[in-house]
Amino acid sequence: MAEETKVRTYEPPEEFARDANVDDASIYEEAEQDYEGFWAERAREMHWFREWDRVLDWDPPEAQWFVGGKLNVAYNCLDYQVEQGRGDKTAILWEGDEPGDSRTFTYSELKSEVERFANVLKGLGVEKGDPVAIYLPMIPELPIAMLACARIGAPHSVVFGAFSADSLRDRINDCVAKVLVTADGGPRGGKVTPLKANADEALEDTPSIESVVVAQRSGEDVDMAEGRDRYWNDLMDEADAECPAEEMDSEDILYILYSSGSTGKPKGIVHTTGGYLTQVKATTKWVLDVKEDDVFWCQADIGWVTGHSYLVYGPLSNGATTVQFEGTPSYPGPDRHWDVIERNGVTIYYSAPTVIRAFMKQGTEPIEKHDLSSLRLLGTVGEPINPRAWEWYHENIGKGRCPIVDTWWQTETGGIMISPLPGLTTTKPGSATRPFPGIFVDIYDEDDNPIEGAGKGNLVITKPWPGMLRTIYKDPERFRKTYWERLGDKYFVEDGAERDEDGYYTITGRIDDVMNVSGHRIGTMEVESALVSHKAVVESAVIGRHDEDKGQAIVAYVILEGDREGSEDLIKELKDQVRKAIGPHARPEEIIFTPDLPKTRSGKIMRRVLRGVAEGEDDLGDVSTLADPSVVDDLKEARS
Ligand code: 7RM
Repeated sequence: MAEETKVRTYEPPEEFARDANVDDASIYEEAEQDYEGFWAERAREMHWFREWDRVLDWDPPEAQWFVGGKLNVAYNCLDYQVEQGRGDKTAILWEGDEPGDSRTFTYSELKSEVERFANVLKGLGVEKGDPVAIYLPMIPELPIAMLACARIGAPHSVVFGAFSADSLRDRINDCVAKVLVTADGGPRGGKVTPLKANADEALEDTPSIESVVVAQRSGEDVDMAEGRDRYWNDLMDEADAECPAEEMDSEDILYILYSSGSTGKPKGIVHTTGGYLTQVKATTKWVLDVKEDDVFWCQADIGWVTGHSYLVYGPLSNGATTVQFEGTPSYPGPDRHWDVIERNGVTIYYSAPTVIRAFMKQGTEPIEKHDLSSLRLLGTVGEPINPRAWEWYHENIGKGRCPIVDTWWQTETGGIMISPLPGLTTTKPGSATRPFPGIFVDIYDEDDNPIEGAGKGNLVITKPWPGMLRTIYKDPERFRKTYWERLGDKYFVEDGAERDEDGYYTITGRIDDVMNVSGHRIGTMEVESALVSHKAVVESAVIGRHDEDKGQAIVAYVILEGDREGSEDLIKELKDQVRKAIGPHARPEEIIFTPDLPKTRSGKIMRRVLRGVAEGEDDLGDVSTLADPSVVDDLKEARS
């Protein structure tokens, strides 16, 4: 991003620093000297049925944290909070798609809903260790179902509500779930996603599913299969009120979450119990600075890891009030987020660069209608934030008063890894600054040697951390190959990064075949396989083109069968094909028909060339290694 070269820096405001949850910079050094001791101290802030015997067993790439310790995540998020006097405090503050539509749950109320639903799951035959698939819109039943799974030790697999029937089917079959929890339909931005109808399509080919629980949200008619499908409310009415929390091993699976990688098949990222909660709880407290009176709003969908960690588990394990918003930033008007903040007195707003850039485009009028003075801290996650968007966010939303935490992490890392501590760190727009205490990262060159001092290269995590993924579900070999083959005992991130003379990190983006569209991870291969499943397509190559608003936009190059000609209708068909196979967020922005693709002699597609053409660059660099350099002219012509 060629923007400002000279960046100004921002000190933590004095008033903020005075009350911040961490105000002593010596913790960085302490954690560096004894990181196991540091994380053990964080873990001690949680509730354990039995303390661990050892903090860490590290047999690369296998890590076990808090070995022998017993705890329950739902107990930590509910019972433990009630025990500390938060029974009547609001746990979840839900705001619906229509302004003013709201539901709230105190910690006691949430606990009883969760206990009841845990009994529903047990009644459907779910036992400790049985994965449960959850395909719900952003309604309170979603965190309730997740916490109920955690309570009985059933790993949940949440599938983002915008994923298609095909994606849902593949995810259910990969984890062999017996129960699916879904809803009739999910309202969002004034439209309804037909979740049950999608699920019915998926269920035609999911032999493991025995029962389907259907929450009623949109109220539309749905097909209910006799003996298999039951309504949420009917089951809750019949269920017992009390369900004790299982004593889980620290290394028992808490959840599986599918994430895009460089092949067509998403990876089932596995997170376990003790280490994950330790990191998520500590980072919520230290980075997002959540305190007793805060109203914390993480605007991510729970279908992504950010929602798992910072809408559900992080805030609830800290006894905070967490906002769950069902709608979109632009419905019914462009000021909806500011309206949610004003009406609910939101104090901490954790958002994404793509959302911030969309606001920037609308100018300041939608903001001026609202009082945003309740805000005291802003955050961003999901993709690199360009300095101009950072500055805009700081000035127009934070009114120059609120620190910004730019938090870098991944589905695989479970929790925040690189980020400012808002009361301590001097920030630089565009930089995620320093690794969290107890986290160790470095930059390596192309030959896998660490770079000294300032420089640019591949981001590497050099020591195990508590929230790290433990494996890829049922595919330990892919886990080893993807993340550990290259460096042995160090985690290869697949992100590029730059370190400046102050040791600050700026993440520059993915180096693998994964695109980042509005903060959503989508594999180029996933889109390519969707396209080639159309009978007219013989081959396709997909790239992410730089996009002002979305970070990246999907461009697909397509070779058609025989002498078939491309047409507007076919473009639409192909775009729909991808939407159907993956979901609307993966629909290509542009389809380019081409007679050939730029390949090296060994047959590898040179994506750099495709990106250059899609971005309208004249100089495409060295193309002499192409098997047939004349392809470049064909491509340029195809696009014009
Ligand atoms: C939390 C999440 C992970 C990828 C990651 C990066 C990119 C995330 C930042 C960022 C620059 C950030 N999980 N990314 N946060 N890039 N600055 N603050 O997004 O698994 O869906 O995506 O997102 O490329 O590897 S994710």
